[in-house]
Amino acid sequence: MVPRISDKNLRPVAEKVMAGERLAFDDGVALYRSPDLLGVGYLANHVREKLNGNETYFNVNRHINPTDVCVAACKLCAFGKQKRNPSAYTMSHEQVWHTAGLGYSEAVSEFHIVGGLHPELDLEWYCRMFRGLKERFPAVHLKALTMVEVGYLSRRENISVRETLERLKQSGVDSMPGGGAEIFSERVRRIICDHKIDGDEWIETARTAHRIGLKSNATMLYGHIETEEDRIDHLIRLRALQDDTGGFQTYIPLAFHPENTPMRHMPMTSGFQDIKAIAVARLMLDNFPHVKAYWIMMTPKIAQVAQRFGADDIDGTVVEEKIYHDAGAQTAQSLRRGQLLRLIERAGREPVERDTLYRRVSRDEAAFTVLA
Ligand code: V47
Repeated sequence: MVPRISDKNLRPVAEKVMAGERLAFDDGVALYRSPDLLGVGYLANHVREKLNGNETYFNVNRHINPTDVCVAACKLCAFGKQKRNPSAYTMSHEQVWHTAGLGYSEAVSEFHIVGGLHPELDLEWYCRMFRGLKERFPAVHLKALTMVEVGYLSRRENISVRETLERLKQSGVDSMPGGGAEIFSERVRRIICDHKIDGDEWIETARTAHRIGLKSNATMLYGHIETEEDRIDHLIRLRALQDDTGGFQTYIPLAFHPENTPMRHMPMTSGFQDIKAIAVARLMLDNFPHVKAYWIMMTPKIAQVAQRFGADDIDGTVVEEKIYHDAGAQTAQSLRRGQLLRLIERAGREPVERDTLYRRVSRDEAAFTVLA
């Protein structure tokens, strides 16, 4: 008998979790359906503390979105714009390099670089941008381009995904973010993002990235028209790939923000759903080392509470966020390092500053050192 589980439907799931057994599809659906948030959270916290003790990771990063021009026109997105839209933008390389340097006094250890699918920017344009960033900021890790952008570039260039990834890696890309996964269900994908690569292509692109030595993250977009079954199917597909490659570092659930999107009539997710998404992921993704709470999307307060419901990471200083703010996010655009530290400490966790590969960093005021 496992204590603190009031929902009797969860008791068999709880027994499995406490015995360290892998959860099945039906277990995941039961966790999502259960109103017993404290029970689910208790189990997720148990797994989180077994894996990561009392530590909460954070990093000092900067987001850069070189262009919002996008051919995809996804219903879920308020960021992408057609090229002829007068408010669309595309940075020059010089603007990207200049933007990268803004706020550098906090000694950013990661640039998170993603953008739209621009019909006129070729692979070499991206490679030159990355080479220029590496020349100017050699110590900064480049976490860049989603599987979707890589898929688009490989089609545009008429070369394989592997060759595309290899050229990006040679130009300085160190790892890849988890965006663009949305939800793998074909039924839902056809409605919310029908011009993107499909779920299998996302998985196969990630597999190739991992095989050539690029670590990546994974995300899931929830809180739109997907079902609980769709969410668990998505998590199980990620778990299967992770069994194969071990290339995922962290999983980040992303709550759908409807404002300014074609699905603006939909309600925002609740705090209950956001915490549940963290906790269920921690329980299903038994082979993922980390689960990250993205405060931009879930607010700093919920991201803090999430540290007791399965998350062991908070992203990040961010500095300048566009994708969620175009979709109506009311959160700030950045947090200072000190604010993140306080947020974590007040959740009773021990803050650990990390680089993108989860190595500890130590720092003085203006610089950081990666510890072995
Ligand atoms: O790819 C787009 C999603 C992603 C909306 O890997 C939307 O460390 C909600 O991937 N409402 C970008 N979501 C964010 C992302 C991310 C964030 C933080 C860390 C990491 C990481 C990755 O946001 C997009 C898409 O999946 N998105 N529009 C929207 N209206």
